Amino acid sequence: MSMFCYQCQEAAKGKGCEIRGVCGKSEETAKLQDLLVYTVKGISEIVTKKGIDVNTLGATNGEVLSSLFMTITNANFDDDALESQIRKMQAARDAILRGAPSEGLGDAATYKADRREAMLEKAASVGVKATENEDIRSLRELITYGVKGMAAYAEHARNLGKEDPEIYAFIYKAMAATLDSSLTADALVALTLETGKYGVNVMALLDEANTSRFGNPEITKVSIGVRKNPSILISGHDLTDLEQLLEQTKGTGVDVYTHGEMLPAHYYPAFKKYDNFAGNYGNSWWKQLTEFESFRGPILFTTNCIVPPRSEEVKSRIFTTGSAGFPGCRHISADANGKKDFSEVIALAKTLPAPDEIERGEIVGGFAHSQVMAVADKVVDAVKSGAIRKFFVMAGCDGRMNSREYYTEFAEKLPKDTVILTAGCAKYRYNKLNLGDIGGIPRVLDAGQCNDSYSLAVIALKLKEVFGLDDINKLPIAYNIAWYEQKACIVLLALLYLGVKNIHLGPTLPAFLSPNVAKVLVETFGIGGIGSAEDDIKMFMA
Ligand code: FSO
Ligand code: SF4
Repeated sequence: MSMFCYQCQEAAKGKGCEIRGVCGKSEETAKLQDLLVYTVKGISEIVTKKGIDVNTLGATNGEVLSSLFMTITNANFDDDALESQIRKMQAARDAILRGAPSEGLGDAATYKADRREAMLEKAASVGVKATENEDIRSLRELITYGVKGMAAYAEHARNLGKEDPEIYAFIYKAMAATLDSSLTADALVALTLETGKYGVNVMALLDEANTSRFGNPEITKVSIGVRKNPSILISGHDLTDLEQLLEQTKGTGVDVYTHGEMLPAHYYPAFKKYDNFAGNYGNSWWKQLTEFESFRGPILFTTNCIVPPRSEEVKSRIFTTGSAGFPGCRHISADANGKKDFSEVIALAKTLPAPDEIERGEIVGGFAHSQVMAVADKVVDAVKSGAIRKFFVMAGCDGRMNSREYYTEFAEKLPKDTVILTAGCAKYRYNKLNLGDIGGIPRVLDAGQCNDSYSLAVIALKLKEVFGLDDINKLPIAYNIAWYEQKACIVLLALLYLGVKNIHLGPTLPAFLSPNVAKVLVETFGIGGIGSAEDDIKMFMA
């Protein structure tokens, strides 16, 4: 059987990629990722069935997070890295089981495949299609994708020394449940909602990890132009990687620019002390094909979204770290203390020219919960006086499809007495438009990365309290969210868990939702798709 993957918004023909991923993932990569997920499920089954305390698992907890992160869309295309991770996880699995009887455990907990061919052969029978009932398959995958997103956020928190054993325990429980054929569709729906609960917890954990180490994001103007020094571009989401890169480039004459989802790093007080932290270069992830060419210097990927480079020249400048990987690109691993040595990246930067200018000016961001709360009076007054009629949460992801122009048009056509609350790479569809402000409050408030959607939820809960409402849905807030990959799934499940209703999701609904599962989401939560910008604005404002 060839590959089958439908985990992201760009799934071929809105159904699934079967020959090669639209993302560039090959059949072999897809299969190795399937087997890696299957092996994590096997470990989860052992942990759950044998009642093992996650606190005794040590490094395995972190390896489970990395394994899941490696299978997120656009994170890791390196078959050698995937193969060695599968081997590592089989060994971890066997070590956990050592001495204990294997009765009652399924194939995922016991299979063996130590060579690439054996792995590929095994993978052919353990992928998405291994579950025949389309509703059970849909729910199992929805949970799995939510857990992948959870693992990504938990990995960033772990890198900052923050962990929550309850989140690990839930990951094992949920992944084991996806193998349990005794669970009914109703039980899986309940588990989907529970996934959202832990989604809130993991985003709170990461928020705490980031803010306790780097300070609370504050309103910041970020330069989008260039200077004349040799430079490194850092992409992805991991702030510890950025911190280490800034420490190591300090005083070297090499500047550091952010790309894509790393832009919000500029809002944290801790990074403002670095004179060489020069600004943001370019736009969201999919624009990297042209923007990396003109950047000229080395690029460091700390996470997704990687687009396979078009030329060997660009490829020779790409480095990966953490769970990211691309064949032929140098990978920088952490030592036992989490330290990374970026000297090779810095040395390469010194031999290369400064970036070509593609834009000039500044953009403003840093409206995470603490900053918004600091001006809460102003916001509340603006709502009470009618100066702000409605907020639009437009968090989520950007993507290549032309249909995403909808979001630019939507932002442009929104009435002038509305404010956009954003987080994630979705913002690049409208963060450079001149949408003005309302009495000094900008009409686009950027809270940060996709995980900072948590900030938007905190703001909504706070406003509910300030206005003395008994239901979050009575606030003048509408949700028009753009999704792309699995981190958006955990953000969505977290919002549903918090009781947010009538979320509109676009540009298309997930291919992995079967008609029956989609019906449950529509009937229980009022989830909807999108239409034309004009019609949708009318609908939202009514
Ligand atoms: Fe975007 Fe990519 Fe942050 Fe995602 S860069 S699409 S949802 O990885 O994680 O928002
Ligand atoms: Fe296709 Fe998305 Fe899967 Fe890539 S991640 S193979 S684009 S569904």
